[in-house]
Amino acid sequence: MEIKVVKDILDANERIAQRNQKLFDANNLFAVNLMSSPGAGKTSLILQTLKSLKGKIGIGVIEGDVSSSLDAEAIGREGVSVVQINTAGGCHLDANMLSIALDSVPLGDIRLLFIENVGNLICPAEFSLGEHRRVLISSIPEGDDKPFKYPLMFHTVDAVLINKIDLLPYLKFDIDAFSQTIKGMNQKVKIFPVSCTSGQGIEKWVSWLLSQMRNPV
Ligand SMILES: Nc1nc2c(ncn2[C@@H]2O[C@H](COP(=O)(O)OP(=O)(O)OP(=O)(O)O)[C@@H](O)[C@H]2O)c(=O)[nH]1
Ligand SMILES: [Mg+2]
Repeated sequence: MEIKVVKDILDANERIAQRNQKLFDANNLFAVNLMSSPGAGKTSLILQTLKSLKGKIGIGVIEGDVSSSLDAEAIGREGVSVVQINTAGGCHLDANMLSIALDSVPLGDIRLLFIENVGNLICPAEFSLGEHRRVLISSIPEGDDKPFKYPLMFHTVDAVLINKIDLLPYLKFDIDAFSQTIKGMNQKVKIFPVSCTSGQGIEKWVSWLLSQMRNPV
């Protein structure tokens, strides 16, 4: 019985996610669900990506956090359209929260929408939002064992960014072994080592992102 309840919730979420995706497609908008553990660098990655793409393509951001609007304020200072969702304790965004937030997004002005999910490696993997691509940021200080501990997340993403590579001289993290483990779990995944502090590797990530969009510019 309990299992059925969970299944009903996920089915209902999937129906709303499909509706969100139809809305994105009708507006020629490409949506990216950015996920990671707390502090891995989701907001920093959006800010770095904005440096490359602002002025070339309409970008919008939806920020998901349990509480506060700090990330939305940081994005808003870049002059980009941003909406904050506070989940009030919820550990992930769901399709219905996103659907409500989309009412406040100027869809016609945006070609690329970043959805920063709540920092968590477990629940966000289970709830589709209607996004076109799912992107995970893993960071060097978290350690290279995370694919073994949170397999669903690594199975379900299109790309993994390995962030904070500027810290490699100070912390033990085997990038080759980490990459091989992920590829073994998810053959289609793209992997991008980056530093959102120095900007290293960001160009390759941005090129891949644009390559995934239809008529990006
Ligand atoms: N050394 C280093 N620090 C980084 C890098 N990227 C982000 N940080 C720092 O990591 C901390 C967290 O970065 P955020 O971008 O806020 O991470 P987040 O995933 O958005 O965090 P939450 O929204 O709280 O889950 C900040 O102090 C950043 O300055 C990086 O490439 N190298
Ligand atoms: Mg953030």
